[in-house]
Amino acid sequence: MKTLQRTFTIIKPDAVKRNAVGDIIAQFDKHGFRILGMKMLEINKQQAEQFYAVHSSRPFFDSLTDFMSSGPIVVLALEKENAIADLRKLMGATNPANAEEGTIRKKWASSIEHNAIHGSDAEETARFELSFFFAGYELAK
Ligand code: FUP
Repeated sequence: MKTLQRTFTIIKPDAVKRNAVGDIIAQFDKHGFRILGMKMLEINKQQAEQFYAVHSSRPFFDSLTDFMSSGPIVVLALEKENAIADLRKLMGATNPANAEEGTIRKKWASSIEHNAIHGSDAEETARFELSFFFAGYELAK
């Protein structure tokens, strides 16, 4: 039996500014992700700090949360088999200098911080991140 898995992604402020939203969503379609929910919004510094709380002791935390609250983002709930690992593969390495050809970060990221896209890294983080941005009624059945 096929087991569907959900994951969560953010098209970050740099990618929205560069008009990459359409291209990135087309990549999700092409790679078999079903969109369960999607919206554009802006988060403030405090919300960015809550979302990235696991990184609060890292040296890049202040700069990262400034960046993530610097402009509109697009958040999506995605579903497919093996969604979490497959999305991470499609995103490419955190640092675009190490990202493989054909990945979203290779095409759109300009630095390790301005790296175009976020994707959940495990089932537990996917659950936390989906519930951070979406109420249950906002997701397709
Ligand atoms: P990823 O899961 O690929 O998004 O990467 P991490 O969870 O390691 O990092 C989360 C975010 O912190 C990255 F997307 C960008 C930012 N970051 C930096 O700005 N500098 C670093 O050295 C590492 C990460």
